[in-house]
Amino acid sequence: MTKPVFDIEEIKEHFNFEGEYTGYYSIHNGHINNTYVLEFNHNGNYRAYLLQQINTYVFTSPDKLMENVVGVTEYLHKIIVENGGDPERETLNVIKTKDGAPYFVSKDNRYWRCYNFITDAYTCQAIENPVVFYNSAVAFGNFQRLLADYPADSLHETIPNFHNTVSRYNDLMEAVKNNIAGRLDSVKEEVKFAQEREADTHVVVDLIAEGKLPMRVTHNDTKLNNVMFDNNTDKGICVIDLDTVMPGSSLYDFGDSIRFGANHAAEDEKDLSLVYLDLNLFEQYCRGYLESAGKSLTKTEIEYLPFSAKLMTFECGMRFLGDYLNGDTYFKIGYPEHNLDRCHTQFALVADIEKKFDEMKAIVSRICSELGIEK
Ligand code: GN1
Ligand code: MG
Repeated sequence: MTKPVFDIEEIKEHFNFEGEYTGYYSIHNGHINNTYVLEFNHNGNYRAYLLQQINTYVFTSPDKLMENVVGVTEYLHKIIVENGGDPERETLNVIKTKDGAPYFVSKDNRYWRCYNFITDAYTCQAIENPVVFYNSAVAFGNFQRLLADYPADSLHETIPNFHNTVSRYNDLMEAVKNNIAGRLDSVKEEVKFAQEREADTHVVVDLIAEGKLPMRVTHNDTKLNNVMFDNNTDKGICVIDLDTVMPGSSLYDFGDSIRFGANHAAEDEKDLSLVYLDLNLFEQYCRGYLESAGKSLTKTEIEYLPFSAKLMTFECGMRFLGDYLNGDTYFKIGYPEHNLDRCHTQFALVADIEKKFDEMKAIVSRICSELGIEK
């Protein structure tokens, strides 16, 4: 086992953990924060906590970030209790420090927070059973519904313009201009691919500016691996990774789920022939999402669901490409070309979505008719 970046004695000084510490393991799901499971023996029973090091390069205001997370999780906790659910399993809960703070700063200046660890549940990186994808859609749809009345203006914008695709495009062009890592010559085609689709980046931004799309409380990072599924039922029990919960469009959440989950290839797959939009998975997700949240969506939101899948995929590809040009300062990488490989899968998926666009529209339309949702 490699040496952990945390000092367990220092961590234990700050939290009231139950039991004797027995060890830890790392979770390698995300590209941003570092996540560990701390294991304890509490009177012979297994007890675990989720420890996370907040990435303060990405989240520059940990206070505001944690104010959002505490606000949202306490709100969810209350509603889940009212609905007769299990608040220890159906939402993350921030474990406060002994001083009552939502995080602490260690001597080596790292920011640490702690959550309940949800047992008897799993996350997945790719879909093997389509029903699980349907279940993830229900989970994200419910999440949106549960937060429908959350006071959106109390939320801080943890990362400004997070899904503003026009500013994401401008950021990419800035990276192209600066060519900090000297990699521009090797990505001319990728840059051209992005430039050819510049017009797409304005569509949702314009609709929002014209008041044609409502602002909701959205998750903004609805990757399949941000849902936990029950080991026994495979139902999506808990939506996790709440760092980017902010006011946004439902299209961001729908589109990002399709981007990540409706294709069978990993985000960094090198064999691009494996990257394509699986229309059956797309249909499963649409069904789960529209069943759980469809009645509260406007006609314009429904109309743009297929487009959002393309847009969020395009945005993510631009971000990976931009980070590659900037010298890999944002996303964690495992090897030098990692961000470029990720960009390639995203752009390949964009191209495939473009080919299947009419079929995607027909699927949304058919499900709406079946569910009696106006479109
Ligand atoms: C990051 O942390 P993680 O891996 O859930 C990123 C998302 C991207 C995603 C791509 C705060 O999410 O926006 O869509 O990688 N999160 C942040 O996999 O930038
Ligand atoms: Mg995240």
